[in-house]
Amino acid sequence: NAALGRDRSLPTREGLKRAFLDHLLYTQNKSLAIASRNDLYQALAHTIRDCMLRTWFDTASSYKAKHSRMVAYLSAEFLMGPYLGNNVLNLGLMDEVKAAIAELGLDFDDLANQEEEPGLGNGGLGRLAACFIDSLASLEIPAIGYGIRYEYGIFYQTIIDGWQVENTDKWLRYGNPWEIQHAEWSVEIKLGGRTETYTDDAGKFRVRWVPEKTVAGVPFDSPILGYRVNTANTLRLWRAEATEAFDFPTFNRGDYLGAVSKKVTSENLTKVLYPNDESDQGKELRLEQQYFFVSCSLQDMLRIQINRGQPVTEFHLAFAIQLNDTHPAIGVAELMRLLVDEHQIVWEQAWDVTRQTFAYTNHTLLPEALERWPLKLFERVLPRHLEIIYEINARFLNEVRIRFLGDESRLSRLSLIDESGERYVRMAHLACVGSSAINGVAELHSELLKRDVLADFYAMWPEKFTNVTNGVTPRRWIALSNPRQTSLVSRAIGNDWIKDFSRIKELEPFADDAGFAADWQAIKRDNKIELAGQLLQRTGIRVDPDSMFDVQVKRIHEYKRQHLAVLHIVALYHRLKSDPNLDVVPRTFIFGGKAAPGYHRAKLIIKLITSVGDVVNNDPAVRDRLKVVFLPNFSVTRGQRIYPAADLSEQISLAGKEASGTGNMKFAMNGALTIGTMDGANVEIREEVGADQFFLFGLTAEEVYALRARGYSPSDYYRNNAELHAVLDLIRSGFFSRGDANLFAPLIDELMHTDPYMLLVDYQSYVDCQGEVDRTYRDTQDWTRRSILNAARSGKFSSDRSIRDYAERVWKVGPAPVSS
Ligand code: 26Y
Repeated sequence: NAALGRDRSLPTREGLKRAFLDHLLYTQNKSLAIASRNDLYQALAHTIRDCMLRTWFDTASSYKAKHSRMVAYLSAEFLMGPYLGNNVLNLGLMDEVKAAIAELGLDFDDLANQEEEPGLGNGGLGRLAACFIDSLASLEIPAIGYGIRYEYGIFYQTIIDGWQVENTDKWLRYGNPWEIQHAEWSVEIKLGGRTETYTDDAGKFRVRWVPEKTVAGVPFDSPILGYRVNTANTLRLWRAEATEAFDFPTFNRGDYLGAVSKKVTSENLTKVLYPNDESDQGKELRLEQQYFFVSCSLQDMLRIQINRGQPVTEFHLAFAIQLNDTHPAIGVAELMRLLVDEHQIVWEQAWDVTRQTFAYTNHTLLPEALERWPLKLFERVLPRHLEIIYEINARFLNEVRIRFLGDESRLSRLSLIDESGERYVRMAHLACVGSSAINGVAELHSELLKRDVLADFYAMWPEKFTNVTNGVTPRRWIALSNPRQTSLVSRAIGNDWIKDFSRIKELEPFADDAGFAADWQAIKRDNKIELAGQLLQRTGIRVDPDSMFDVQVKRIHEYKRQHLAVLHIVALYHRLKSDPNLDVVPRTFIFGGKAAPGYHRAKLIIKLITSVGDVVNNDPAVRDRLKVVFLPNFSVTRGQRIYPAADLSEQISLAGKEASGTGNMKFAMNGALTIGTMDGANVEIREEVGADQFFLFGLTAEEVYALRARGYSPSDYYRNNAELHAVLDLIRSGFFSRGDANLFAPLIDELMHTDPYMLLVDYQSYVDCQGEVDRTYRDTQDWTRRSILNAARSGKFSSDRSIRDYAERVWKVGPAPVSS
């Protein structure tokens, strides 16, 4: 009944209240009088979900009818953040929903805060996938996101005695109203075992994979609604379950319980997200996870293709598959297996289809993050794929041999198999060979890829290489997180900027409008007061909203140099101790981020931050002019409160290490000024906002290489810089660790002896630059002007722009609007 459907999709205020109370009774079986806050959240979530289902259904029908070419974004991580607020925003119902909930005597934000965010990612790469999936829908591009429905997402971080403690993230505890399970589209996945050859009916020589075990992949779909459009794409996440015939031999022996216990093992596959980023541990279960979701997704796409009555040899015309790093790169071998072994396509044709289907995004230059699988392990899990990779490699190396006659070392550098010691499969090489496009995530990163990590592939196929600078969605990261700034901006320039973010530049003239600037400043202050409340509640530390909020939130990693910020804090503290009447700009240093559980050095950096905080925050000599806060469990939810309240954004990685960064963009859009190095997207942010609006320090990537080549001796810097000397000595002495001179010794010793991330080189430049920050901050009007300019000139950093770049240059797809 169409009339009814419209009614649920576009309810009036009365309709919303009615639907909410209905769901409270019929979904949660509660009344307002006895409902828990979770009941109320669930009822509201279901009410909003109902508003999206017709659009979702219409979108799928439209794509099917039009045979639209679809983008399939394959990612082991999707760090979506809470859905409720974003869906209400994209529906255009924010005011109505808030009013309806208020009329029931409830508070929308209070209910929205009940949502457990799906933390199905580690950091930048997972959040990028989420921003991209939002932009794809908002630009009405047919797309599907494929990933893993981890039962436990990224661990929940608490801080005990200054140390990180990990707790499991039971995000599904109260159910997930945003997903629909589709058992009817389950697929079967093989693992382990061996291969055998046979001759088919036509007398052809073929290979068959005889697996050791099979698991079922069950899809769970969530609607991804675009902003104010009639398009809702799908995020399809796979859960592993035991197959029907989960262990037939055991079962037949009459060992029913033994067979059921094996069921548990299958379901371990999608149990937990690996919490390491940028450091590959080579765990067998992780390879199984990767293969599992990639095979599920490819089988799903082939089902859709066949369903549409199209030949599998035209697969590349129906799908453009983007590999989010190498985590899904096994897809290249898997598509070959499906086409050659299961659909009997000849190798050459299958290879053409495969190469035209895939494109690969690289997200890192760190050698320890490049995925390689020990050959033995790989063969144990994926025996057929190893054979296929050997075949791909043989044909590829033959091509290289002809192009670069006699160049043996090039062959071993390019090979898909690393044979320099223990043998490995190189996943980045598989991705490069199997893709028609290869990109980095910021200009500098893409240049360094061509020069360094992927130089040999660039020499082979320069035409495959391109850059697509990252972006973030202005819907979640401004309109939803910073409603005050949003309404001020919309009053000034209208609200088209939310859809077409290049129009944010129309804000530029307002930088010199005194009235606007005063409002802008007042909003920043309100946002800081709100964050201060959160900080007090979560850490017990009271901070002054009139102090400068200096923020560094991101994964804790040595290359990101959180400890460089600590050296600066200790230097300021040291100055204040020597001269208690020193005129300093009051600052609140806010840190947040998770350390990989096995990364001891990163955990020690957290302990250093909290230890310095304990001393500085409680020393009467400081007179509250410096505060150091570590906000536990940084997440999308926490980020939404933090970016809008920041004055200063710390982007201080060693040049050449951070592929792009995306937090840097969220800060700039929300009017923070950046202190940063010439690394990743910082370079482009500075170019856009103007050098005057950006506090630059440190070596360039070129200078880093040159210095490393010359030979770098950190102890020279220690000896020649009195303040740095004093700072390092103070930390090493045990001053911040109750006299324990051992605690931070490993950290300080490393800085003094090897300092792989060159903190001591950049130290003085950083501290001087922070002095410049202080001087600028003292002139409130000038700071505010620069803050407005940062936001006004951040138009490039919308993920809509990134997605348009991919659509034009990589996927060759356009919008396919769904009529309403
Ligand atoms: C191999 C496995 C251990 C692994 C797992 C997760 C390796 C890497 C990762 C995650 C990497 C990541 O988040 N990279 C970040 O991607 C962002 C989006 O492109 C970049 O902005 C950021 O610079 C980069 O560090």
